[in-house]
Amino acid sequence: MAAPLQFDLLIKNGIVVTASDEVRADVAVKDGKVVMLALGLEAPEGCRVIDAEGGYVTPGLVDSHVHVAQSAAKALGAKSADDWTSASRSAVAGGCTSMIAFAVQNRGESMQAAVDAYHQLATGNAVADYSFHVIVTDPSKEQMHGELPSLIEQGITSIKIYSTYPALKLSDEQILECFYAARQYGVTTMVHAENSDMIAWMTRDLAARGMTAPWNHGTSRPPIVESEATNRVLALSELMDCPVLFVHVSAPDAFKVIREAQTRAMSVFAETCPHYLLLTGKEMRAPGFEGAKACCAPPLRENPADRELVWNSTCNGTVTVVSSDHAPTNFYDENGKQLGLTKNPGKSPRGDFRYIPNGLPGVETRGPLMWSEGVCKGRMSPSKFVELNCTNAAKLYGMYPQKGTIQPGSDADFVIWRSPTARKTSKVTVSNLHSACDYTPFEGHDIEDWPVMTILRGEVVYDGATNNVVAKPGYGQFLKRGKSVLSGPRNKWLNEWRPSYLDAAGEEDTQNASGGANGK
Ligand code: DUC
Ligand code: ZN
Repeated sequence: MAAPLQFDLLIKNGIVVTASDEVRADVAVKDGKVVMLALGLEAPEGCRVIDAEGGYVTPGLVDSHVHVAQSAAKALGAKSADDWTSASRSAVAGGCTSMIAFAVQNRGESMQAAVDAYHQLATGNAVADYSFHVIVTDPSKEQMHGELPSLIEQGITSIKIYSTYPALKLSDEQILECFYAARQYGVTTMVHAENSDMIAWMTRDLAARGMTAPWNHGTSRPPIVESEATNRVLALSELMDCPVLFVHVSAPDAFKVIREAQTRAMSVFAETCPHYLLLTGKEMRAPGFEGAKACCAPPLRENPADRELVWNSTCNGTVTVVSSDHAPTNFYDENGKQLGLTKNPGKSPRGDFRYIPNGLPGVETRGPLMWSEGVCKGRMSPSKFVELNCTNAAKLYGMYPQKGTIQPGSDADFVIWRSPTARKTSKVTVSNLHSACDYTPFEGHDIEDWPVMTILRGEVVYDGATNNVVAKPGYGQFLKRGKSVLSGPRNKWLNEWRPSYLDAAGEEDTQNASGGANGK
């Protein structure tokens, strides 16, 4: 006779949502892993049973773009409002069970030193699972071909590069070095694309005219700043035949450039964030210095019609992932947004945007806002929500199918959402959030549903009934990641040049071959 099935957790009466399907099924979990999906499963003795009451069961959300204990403007003296405990508590309260933050290679330091330092900050302190992307500021041969392969063995399989910010930006030639190495080693490359010289010129000119109030942050970075850099970096990636992900895309013309490249079957991916879908530049014009709360880069866009175009790109397949770009600095803090008032050479009563640290908090609100505005308002199906907020990030950053889906063998990470008839509208308010940041840019926004509960590796980590995070710091584990399983290089070269390592590996030149190899 077959042995009775052994589960330690059974989620009953839910609609299980993956990127491809919605199915009525019970989910059985053993030792933190999904073991079975079936209808009418009976709980063995001692098994915990959670009744989803006809609601949706999605995978735990993956937020692949968060800044934790990392200041966007360290040179100014700015400090992150969150450490790993507060950021990850905030994450799970919004349904996010896996977060990928950044380890910044300070100029003159090695990438390994950056990763070691960020491990120290996170180890023992997180309640969500986590990993790091390395922000590369020195793409020397030693770093890209000496250290990068070792970092990949440690499970760090993605890098981020910047085309702006003096402390971070790379020249076009350095970006080519990154793409060369990233293609060779199969590393996912994220790009912050804004034209640094355009920003510098306009910032100087605005300041000389005394135009320093917070909204001039947006004036100094109009959409063409983003679309120009996107177009240029895309050309660099095409030359190197290297897949690329543009982060926090906000400008319609940048989406156009990306869409056109995707139509040519380039491996080009895009990320956007809830603030570009739901807020506009009007937020930076709030009375007094309040507009500082909405300063981020790229900036919120002035034209409300642009928001609809971002929704179109999010729903029509151009956008691959939605992330929060959580980058919190407090508003009432001399090491936060107040730097825009205190470091204010012109003594403008409305402050000076040049000294306002960029960034918005959002790791907790991303999921509930996207579920409310996307699914509940009928802009996208539950499966599309899962694709954008869970699955594609897991695939792109080498965590699939451990994370980002619900199937036998996956980690038992779930968010339970209410059925449509059980939803109750509430409003976002900072006092209900779990981040240490003292404000949210979404204050007062309607939420149609908030997670009933978040489960990570089979344990309830957030209880929506009490709004309590119940996991202890240290429950979160480092995620050793593999490589992207989304489309890779196409082996198409723009001239007879091609990287020499392909010859050395004996790879055939598949130029003009039908159907691009994905290089995996
Ligand atoms: N922009 C960045 O480039 N980094 C963090 C926050 C932000 O708004
Ligand atoms: Zn960011």
